[in-house]
Amino acid sequence: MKSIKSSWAEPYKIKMVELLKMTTPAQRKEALSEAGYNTFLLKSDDVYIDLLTDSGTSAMSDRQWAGIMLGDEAYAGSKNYYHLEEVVRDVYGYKYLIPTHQGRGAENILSKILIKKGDIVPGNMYFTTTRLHQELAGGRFEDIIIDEAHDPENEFEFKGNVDLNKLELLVKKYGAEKIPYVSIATSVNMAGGQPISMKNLRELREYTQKHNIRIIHDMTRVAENAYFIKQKEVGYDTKSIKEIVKEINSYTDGATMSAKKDALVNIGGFLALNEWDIFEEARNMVVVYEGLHTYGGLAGRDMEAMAIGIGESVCDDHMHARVGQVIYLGNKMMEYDIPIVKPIGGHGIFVDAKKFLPHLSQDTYPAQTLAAEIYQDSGVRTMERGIVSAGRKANGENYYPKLELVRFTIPRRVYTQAHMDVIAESVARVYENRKNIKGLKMVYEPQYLRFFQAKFEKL
Ligand code: P70
Repeated sequence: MKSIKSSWAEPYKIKMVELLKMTTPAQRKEALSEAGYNTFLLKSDDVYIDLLTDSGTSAMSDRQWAGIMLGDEAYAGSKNYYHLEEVVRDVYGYKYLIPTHQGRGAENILSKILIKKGDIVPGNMYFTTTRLHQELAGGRFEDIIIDEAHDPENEFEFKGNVDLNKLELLVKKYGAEKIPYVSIATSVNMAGGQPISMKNLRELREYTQKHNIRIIHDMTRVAENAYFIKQKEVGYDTKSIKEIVKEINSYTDGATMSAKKDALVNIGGFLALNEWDIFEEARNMVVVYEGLHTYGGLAGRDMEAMAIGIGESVCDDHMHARVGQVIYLGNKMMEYDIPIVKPIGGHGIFVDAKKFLPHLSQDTYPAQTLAAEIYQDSGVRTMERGIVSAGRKANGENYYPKLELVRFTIPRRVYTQAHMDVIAESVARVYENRKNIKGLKMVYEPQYLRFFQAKFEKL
């Protein structure tokens, strides 16, 4: 008899469905060419399974939808703001809250306040919007993530960790006073959703405290990071996700949050701070860029849905099913020998386009090409995370990132296991045909965050 395994299942049932549109290969060919082979420029109506991002694409619960009806749409002092403030204190442990329309709104305000021209901002791998705001404020980002993070094959469990030696070199070279803060992301997005360990964070905290340097936390996917700590780090298996999240945050001085991910809402974000002085400055600045400090560009109902979503995001059963589904897809792809970033991260599967299409040079955009081919095969939409995303340095030269990846990002509570099967089968079909795939050339390049709007033609 076959041995009995113990499967996870979704801790919810489905109350409403959204119908998907199927397209033909000919329709997809036309849609791709119109979109300049950039999946960001496809109409979502032409997409079957949308794995472009896990940002703002998750399904809200019936409780969150009920919360929407409790929106208090007052210009000032909405009761939903006070509810959100209470939840941010209780669940995340930060004292002061400034809502923003989404994550980059918080990054803008924080960078403007803390970074001076010529400053150095070390971080555990860049994120596109985060680094851009640091640069626009006059700073320069320096990558201090461990080398393992740049190697898709390396199976180290905490590839989000900081290399303290790299940080020390920067402190010695530039002096601690040139470093306004260390920029730490949990579940490092560009590395493949790789977690940072609690031990590494604790050591980083000790080091930075000695040099009087702040730690600012990009907590966009903190609960997913906490899940990996619970699974893999000694001493954490009996702790709850909620306890682990709070401990992570306790080693940092403030946070930017895109609530469109972990926090299970379609729009929203915030800046959270522990220092009154910085909070006071941010509270003043938010009225210039976002809106009054008790709504920051959000409707009352959005803040209510966020407050409820944050509570749901730190439930152990939710996170077990969330990451379980991502791991299911990754294992399925590995059964077809598809080269993916290992270990499997929290929010999606990252396919190694350099390995998948070894005959394409990085200048012909292997990941951009592969994302287009997968859409052509099945209508599954993914995202390039390689040379196009990396963009150009201040001197105009292209960055050539080691990682040239296609991201299959899984929205939370949206797709089923059968969808995961269809996705893996499509990638396997493209893999079988990989030798016939030719690269792309860029024919239009916008100045900022080019990956969003660039256009390509087939070579
Ligand atoms: C994604 C989204 C957003 C994000 C993030 C981290 C770790 C900050 C933000 C910004 C959306 C996205 C953004 C830029 C390029 C591609 C996609 N990530 N920090 O899909 O938050 O979008 O709310 O301003 O992942 O990964 P926001």
